[in-house]
Amino acid sequence: MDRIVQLTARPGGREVAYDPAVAPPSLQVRAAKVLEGNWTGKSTVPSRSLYPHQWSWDSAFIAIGLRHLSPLRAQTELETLLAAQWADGRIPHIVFNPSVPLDAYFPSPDFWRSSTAGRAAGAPRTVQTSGIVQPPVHALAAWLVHLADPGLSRARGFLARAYPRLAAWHRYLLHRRDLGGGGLVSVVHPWEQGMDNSPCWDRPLSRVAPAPARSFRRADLDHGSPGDRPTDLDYGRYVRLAADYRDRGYADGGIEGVGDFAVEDPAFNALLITSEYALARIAHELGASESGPRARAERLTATLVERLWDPAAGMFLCRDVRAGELIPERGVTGLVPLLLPALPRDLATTLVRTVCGPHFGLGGTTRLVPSYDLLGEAFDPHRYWRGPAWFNTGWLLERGLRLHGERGRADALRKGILHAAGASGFAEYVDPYTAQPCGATGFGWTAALALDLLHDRPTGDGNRVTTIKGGDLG
Ligand code: 9WN
Repeated sequence: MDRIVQLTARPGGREVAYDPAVAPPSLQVRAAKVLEGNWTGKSTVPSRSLYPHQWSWDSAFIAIGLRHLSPLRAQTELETLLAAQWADGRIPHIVFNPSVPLDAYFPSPDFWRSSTAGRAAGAPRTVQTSGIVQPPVHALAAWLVHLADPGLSRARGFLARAYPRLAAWHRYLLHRRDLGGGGLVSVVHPWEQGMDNSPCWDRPLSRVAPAPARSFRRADLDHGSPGDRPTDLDYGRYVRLAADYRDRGYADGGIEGVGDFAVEDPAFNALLITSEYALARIAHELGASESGPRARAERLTATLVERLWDPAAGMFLCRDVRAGELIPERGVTGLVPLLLPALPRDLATTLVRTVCGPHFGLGGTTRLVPSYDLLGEAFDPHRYWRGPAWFNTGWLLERGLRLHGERGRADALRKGILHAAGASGFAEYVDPYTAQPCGATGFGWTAALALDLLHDRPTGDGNRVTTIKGGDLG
């Protein structure tokens, strides 16, 4: 065994061992180096240049990869995020690093003003955060991190400390964010859903009066190419929605209390369901009852199908809560429920057909899953969430395919992701046809999820798959 990266200088660090029969050294080493370079001592930045703070769902995905290098660091990553939880249960989408200059990222802490504007909602006093949320991948991440080293996890009381916070987080979403009144969680800002400028939001966003361009200064264009990023008009609307929510004290008072944007999103809710299953496992491990989260996961799955499944599209769509209708756009978000074990069999079969059909092209015109309909009018292969392939959604769909017995397709997607991750310098996102890198490189979750994909894969039948050979990745 060759030693390729040393993380052992830090407590709990684990050497990355290289077995040439298992993976090409360069990919594993390079992924580990990205994570090492983005580590701040308490958490991992998504990108040193574009995103120099801690992001919520990024940290969850990063912890899932980091656990293979250092279970202690992976636990710390999640603990740092959970320490910034608000008293009402929300986990903020950004935890700001006070040593980073204010103009390095917009919107900065002086825009969100969490400790003052968020006081009534219970924002922490000692750390500055944003006031919106991101998809709840955290309980899944906590469970997977625990499994990487159960002995260390038990010795540190990792799950025992995380469990009440994760349960409070889910309660916040289920009780304060059911804005449609039908049992699903709504997002109140495109940044909450995480696929910021998806064409799925164009219709609800068109109701939002943009903040004037002169009222803010974007920092993202200092680092990213304008053609890869959202437009100024999008930004004006993001700023308006966030400022209005802040000015209402980040209060969630039902549909009348929110702004113009309220959307029930398939991926957000599917990730909550996945995390409810994980919470059930965590509860069992801690000797508590697992029946609550398990029952919620099953009930939410049925509600998701009832409210968001569109038989004509052969996939899930987003629901515009204000307009009371489904949004007729096919985004990758509508494929993510393939992750759900209790999805009716015919729906899983239809979703697989849709992923591999002309709208997403997997295994035909593409080796990766585009973020938006290849045939959609708004499709753009380079602009952020309007077409490029992202690695977190690819990772989620790889799991979903495997769970539903599509092993050949999952293996091919796994190879496609690993190849594109390495060839693109761990890009933030890539052209779905050519894998040309877009956005930042050295991106945290791309490196972390590539590392995870190099390891064993769970399958639907309880077995594990371990077959990545170096030569298979070309
Ligand atoms: C706003 C950090 C985040 C990701 C999001 C991605 C992008 C931020 C931005 O970067 O959003 O939250 O400034 O564009 O869309 O999914 O969590 O990597």
